[in-house]
Parts: sequence; structure tokens; C-alpha cells
Amino acid sequence: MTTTLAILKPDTISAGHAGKILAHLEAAGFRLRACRFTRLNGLQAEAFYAVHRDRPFFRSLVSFMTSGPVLPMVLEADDAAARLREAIGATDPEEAAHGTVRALYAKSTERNAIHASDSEENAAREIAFFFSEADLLGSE
Ligand code: FUP
Repeated sequence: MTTTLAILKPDTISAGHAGKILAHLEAAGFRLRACRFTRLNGLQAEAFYAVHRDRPFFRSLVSFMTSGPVLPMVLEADDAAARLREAIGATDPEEAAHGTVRALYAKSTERNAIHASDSEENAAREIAFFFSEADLLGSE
């Protein structure tokens, strides 16, 4: 079993879709190991998305991700990072496969409902961004 990070984004929380998306992921075989309800400030959102700093959509992405609360969570499964990427679908919901979280709930490429780490290496970094070792102890 491995773990990965998901974030239910502000559009998901404001639309009241958090419970449905969590139920969808649990039904798909992911197990919840940790979660928080928080609101990112500008510095935190910029740091989390630092890899995109020079992209044209960066300021708008930071503005959206700080516009309301988010729900970061650690999910566990066999090959969790790759399987979660499959379960959420393509970045642009119009390209997301039928039945994926983004096909079902995302409104646009920016307001796309959920983040998921794109590799096991990034999953470790992103889990550590939101959760401490102590948060994960005892939740196996
Ligand atoms: P993903 O890994 O599917 O979340 O997508 P990317 O890492 O390519 O992009 C990170 C976030 O930037 C996406 F969730 C949404 C946002 N984004 C835009 O707002 N516009 C774009 O053209 C591309 C990405």
C-alpha cells in the first residue's frame, strides 16, 4: 500500500460536493488516512504550486485556491498516486474520462474540483506540506 495527497478545492466545498467526492473515492478503493479542513493563504498557495510559478495561469490559480476553504487528505491504496490520477481524470473536465471525479464535478480547467499528486515522489512532498508524521501514526 502507498499513500498520496488529494485536495478538495474551494469550488468543491462551496458547491457542497465534498461528501460525494469522498464517497466516490472510498468506493473506488481509497482509504482515508488523514484529513484537514483549512484555508490557504497566498504564501501557502504559492509555495504549494511553486512549480507553476512562471505559467500564465499561476496568479489566477493562487487566487482561486485561496478563495475559500479546502480539504486536503491523505489517501491510501495499492499504487495510490497513479490510481488517484486515473480516478480524478484529466485537468480539463471536457477531456476527463466518463465517470471520473472531474468529469462529474469540475466546472473548468481552473475550477476542477480536486488536486492529486502526480507521482509518488511528489506525493511524499505534498503530504508533508499538510500533515505531520504524527497525523498519520495510528491511522493504518
Ligand atoms: P493537474 O495535475 O491535473 O492538477 O494539472 P496541472 O499540474 O497541469 O495544473 C495544476 C493546476 O493548475 C490545475 F489543477 C488547474 C490549473 N491550471 C489552470 O488553471 N490552467 C491551465 O491551463 C492549466 C492548469
